[in-house]
Amino acid sequence: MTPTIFVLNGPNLNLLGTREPEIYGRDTLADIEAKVRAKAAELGLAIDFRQTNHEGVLVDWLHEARERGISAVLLNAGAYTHTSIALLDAIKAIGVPVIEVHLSDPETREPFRHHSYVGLGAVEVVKGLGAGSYLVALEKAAAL
Ligand code: CA2
Repeated sequence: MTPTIFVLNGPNLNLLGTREPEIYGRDTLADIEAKVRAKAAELGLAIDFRQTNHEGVLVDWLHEARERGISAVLLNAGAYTHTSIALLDAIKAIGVPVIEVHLSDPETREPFRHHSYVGLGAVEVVKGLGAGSYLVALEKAAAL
């Protein structure tokens, strides 16, 4: 059976491509999804690509990853990365490897972005490569 990877995107990422291209690049989330799907086809992986602005929905999707036997999760939790103990608890609860993904490198930005709750549970972090972060993270998921 083809392994399935969840690619979960958090708040405001639906607006990508509309501002701050110097930080986030010019790709829209649809552009990133297309690149991820092309790379996944090369790697023989199936992709379930989603975005929500709601913290609890991300928690529910992490639980779903466990229930469905998903192979790995790429998670760009947006600003919830820096605030959400609920996401950390979910990551630790599900027993599915989660790779933290960021377009920018939060550690080189404002101090409030330097701490990551998601990172305390993730198996890896890939950041600072724009859309390329998702592709490198996908390669890492394939290698798991
Ligand atoms: O660099 C990343 O991928 C972030 O997860 C993006 C989040 C930010 O809060 C994190 O610290 C780092 C912000 C997403 C905002 O997305 C937009 C970007 C440009 C235009 C509209 C939305």
